Amino acid sequence: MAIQFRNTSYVGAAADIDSVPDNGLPEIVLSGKSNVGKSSLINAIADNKKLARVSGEPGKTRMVLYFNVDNRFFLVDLPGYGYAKAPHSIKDKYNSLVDRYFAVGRPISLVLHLIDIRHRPSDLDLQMISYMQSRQLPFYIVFNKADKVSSSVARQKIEEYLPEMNIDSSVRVFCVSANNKKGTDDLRIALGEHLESNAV
Ligand SMILES: Nc1nc2c(ncn2[C@@H]2O[C@H](COP(=O)(O)OP(=O)(O)O)[C@@H](O)[C@H]2O)c(=O)[nH]1
Ligand SMILES: [Mg+2]
Repeated sequence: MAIQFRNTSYVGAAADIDSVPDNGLPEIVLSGKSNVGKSSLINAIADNKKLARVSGEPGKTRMVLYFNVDNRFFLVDLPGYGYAKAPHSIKDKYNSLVDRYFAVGRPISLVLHLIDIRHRPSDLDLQMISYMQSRQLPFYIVFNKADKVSSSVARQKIEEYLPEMNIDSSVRVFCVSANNKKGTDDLRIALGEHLESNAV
């Protein structure tokens, strides 16, 4: 049955990788720098504002958060990179949390890598993309905050950024606004199709 994205619940937060839930559901992971809109997009995809509240709670922004969608998959909210204000010891702790998340063999079905449409991809974005390609992790590029620019500017920016990103032409690219939900229906449909075609 098609995924309705109507029954999303918060499962929990893991401060270390050994305490993340393990029930075999595929995971769709949000990645990207802090403030790019990962939590807001989870909220928009799941159509549930309470989730965003959870994602924004102090302390939780540095943990791996799990949301169960229709008992079909987990949406995973990773801590964003680029926490300029955090002391080094804390930065290292959640950088290693993110690294370990990708390294320990979680059932990652897809990564949604978010980039703010207004800013060209950073070195960290390019590193993440090349990491996903080298690991053959399926990923989509999701340009967010499309409400901040006109649709013609959005098209121009995407045409300008894509060649710099060295991604395979088969990688799907979306342009969305987590704020006004433009483009999020297309993304939801793509996620549903991805999960169905990759079901085990
Ligand atoms: N204008 C606009 N603001 C957004 C959008 N998505 C997120 N934001 C804002 O960007 C800030 C950071 O969003 P958040 O979801 O917490 O980012 P995260 O750190 O990646 O989880 C918040 O103030 C959001 O309201 C968007 O599509 N458009
Ligand atoms: Mg967040």
